[in-house]
Amino acid sequence: MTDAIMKRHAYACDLARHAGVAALDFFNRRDTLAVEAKAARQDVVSRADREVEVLIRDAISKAFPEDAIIGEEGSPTPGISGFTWVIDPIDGTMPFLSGLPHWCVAIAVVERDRVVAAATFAPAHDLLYDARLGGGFRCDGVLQQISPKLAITDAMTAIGASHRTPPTDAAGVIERLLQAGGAYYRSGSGAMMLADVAAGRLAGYFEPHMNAWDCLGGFLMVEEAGGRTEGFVMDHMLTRGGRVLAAAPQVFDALTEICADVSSLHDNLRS
Ligand code: LIP
Repeated sequence: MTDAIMKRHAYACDLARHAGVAALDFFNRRDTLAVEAKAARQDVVSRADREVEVLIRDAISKAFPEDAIIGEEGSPTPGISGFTWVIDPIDGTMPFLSGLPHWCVAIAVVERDRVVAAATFAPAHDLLYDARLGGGFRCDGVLQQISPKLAITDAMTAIGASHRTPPTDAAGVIERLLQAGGAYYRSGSGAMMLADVAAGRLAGYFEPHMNAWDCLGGFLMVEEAGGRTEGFVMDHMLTRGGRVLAAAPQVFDALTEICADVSSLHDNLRS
């Protein structure tokens, strides 16, 4: 483990908490926020998303001026260090604006083609999930591993969906999951649901298509917690997003079979 990765991991944890304070302030006065629909009525953004992302970007640029930054709301910032910060200032925008607690600040650090650090802070729960490549997964500062005995019938499996893929994709997976004796769950924050797979609270997570800022940190967390994730090509994920499947070790094969006929090529992405 290099010193450069350890420094970025520690900074990401502190920054996620710091940005979370600002996000929580917006959450507590969310009725004052003007909400804009982006590509669909369920794909929304407010001043809170934009201002928290600026806060995060400014902090990273001061601390690591040679690193690249990719965020949900702003334009990419190029870098020359080989490290890229991938950020979602408020993941779970719909729950956030609806007054539900299931939302988070999601920060991932990529070194060339691998995720090396992740910090996801849920301000309404005052809960930090974090992971470092080779350093394990922590939930509230406690190193945790997923039980190797957890089966798909022992917990809920989260299924995400968005306007970007046909409703039949998620509906078919939910039907087959129920037929397999599983149960489905969705909170609206993919980053937080992936962190809860790592924390052993969910058996697995599937979404036909997610953006990099919603899922990259969660991939590292699940793997560092002893879970399994579906492979992806980093450049494709950073530029176009991709299919997400992550699960407890004894759940992965069953969930992969349940989701087998959902395209992983995103040939049916809708704008
Ligand atoms: C959300 C994702 C979630 C997806 C939602 C939405 P946002 O991100 O975390 O996985 O199902 O449609 O895209 O838009 O709240 O940052």
